[in-house]
This record gives sequence, structure tokens and C-alpha cells, in this order.
Amino acid sequence: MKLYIYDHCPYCVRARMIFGLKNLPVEQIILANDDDATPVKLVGKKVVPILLKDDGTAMPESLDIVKYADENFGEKILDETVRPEIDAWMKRVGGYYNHLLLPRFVQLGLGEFSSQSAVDYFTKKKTEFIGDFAENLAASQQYIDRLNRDFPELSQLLKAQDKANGEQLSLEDIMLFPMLRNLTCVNGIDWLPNIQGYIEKMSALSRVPLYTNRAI
Ligand SMILES: N[C@@H](CCC(=O)N[C@@H](CS)C(=O)NCC(=O)O)C(=O)O
Repeated sequence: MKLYIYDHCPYCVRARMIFGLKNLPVEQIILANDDDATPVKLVGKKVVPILLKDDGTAMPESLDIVKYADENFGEKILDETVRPEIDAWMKRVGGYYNHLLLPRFVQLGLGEFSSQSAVDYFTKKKTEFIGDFAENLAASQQYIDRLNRDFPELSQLLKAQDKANGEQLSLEDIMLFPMLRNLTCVNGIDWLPNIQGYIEKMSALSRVPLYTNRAI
């Protein structure tokens, strides 16, 4: 199987996680951010992640890919429950964290941004969404302060480092870890000890590296 991704894409991290967590072989292919021909050929639109199955069919949608890999290879490992408090936390933080992430992604040396045309494509598209990248970078501290205010609640909700709900790996991990992993590209966040422990453990289990050593 082949998994088409962008390294920074949180939906792609969801898909990468299930293969890592289940120790399933998959070839990960990082597309250029301005390559629309490849995804359009595979699934008819410009989107990642895309799983190309061994039978030659292609599947988009991160949670469909997660479900497919979980249910068709070995024992099912994921519980499908997401606590409403976790859902609310992700929605709240998801409402502002792109102001921190998007301007940094193009500076991390990621495979999807190895050409200037890919950087320009992303910058133009996402500037329409969050505003000027340089201005957002300059405003980082206000968003970091918000995160630092939101982290204590998450810290209370995290019940174990290897499974957010404390009982079983679940869709909570599949949806929460990608957000936290992407935030490791931001310098100056006050990672509380159990959240830090959670991202390190989940990174090791899912084999999705953090950005900590290249944080900006
Ligand atoms: N609902 C989709 C959303 C996937 C998605 O929005 N992917 C983004 C990248 S993070 C994308 O491909 N955007 C199109 C583009 O980059 O032009 C899923 O869960 O897989």
C-alpha cells in the first residue's frame, strides 16, 4: 500500500498513525504542495491523505483510511468514542492554532515545500485564510498565551501517556495527537509534563516524528 501525504497535514498524520500503531507496512509518499495532477488522477480532487490499496483502488478521507486499516489488518485496536470535552477542546484550539502553524510550516524544510512554487502556492492560499504570514508570526505570543491557558484543561483530560482516555487507544488519539504534534514546531509553548509525555510516547508508538528539534 502507498499513502500520499504532506508532512504537515494533520489529516495525513491520522492516517500515518494507524499504520505505525499497528506496525503495518506502507510506503509514504510526500507530494509537492502544488502537485494537483497526482491526487486528481487518484481520487478526482486535490486532497491528501490518499491510500492506494494493493488492489489498485484509491481511498481519500483520513478517518475512512484509519477505519480501513484498523478493521482489515490484524486485530482492531481503536475504540471509536471521543469524549465531548476532548472534542470541545480540539474545536476551541483548532479555531486559532493555524495562526501559529501555517506561517511556520513553509520554514521547516518539509518535503512538500521543496520548490519555491510549492511554497508560493501554499502561502497564497493560506494567506487568504489567516492573513499575512509575517504578521501572524509577529503575533505569535498572543496565540501561545492562549494555548498556555488552554493546556491545563487538556492536561486534566489526558488519562495516560499511551492512550488519552486511559483505557484503550481511540479516535481521541488519532485526532488529538496530530494537532499537538504539529504544535511542536512552535517555540515557547509551555508543554505541561503529562502533555509532553503524551506526545513523546504517541510519537514513538505511531512512528510520526515531532518537530521539536526544528521549532521556530
Ligand atoms: N476530510 C479530509 C480533509 C483532508 C484535507 O483537508 N487535506 C488538506 C491538507 S491538510 C488538503 O489536501 N488540502 C488541499 C490542498 O492542499 O490544496 C480528511 O479527513 O482526510
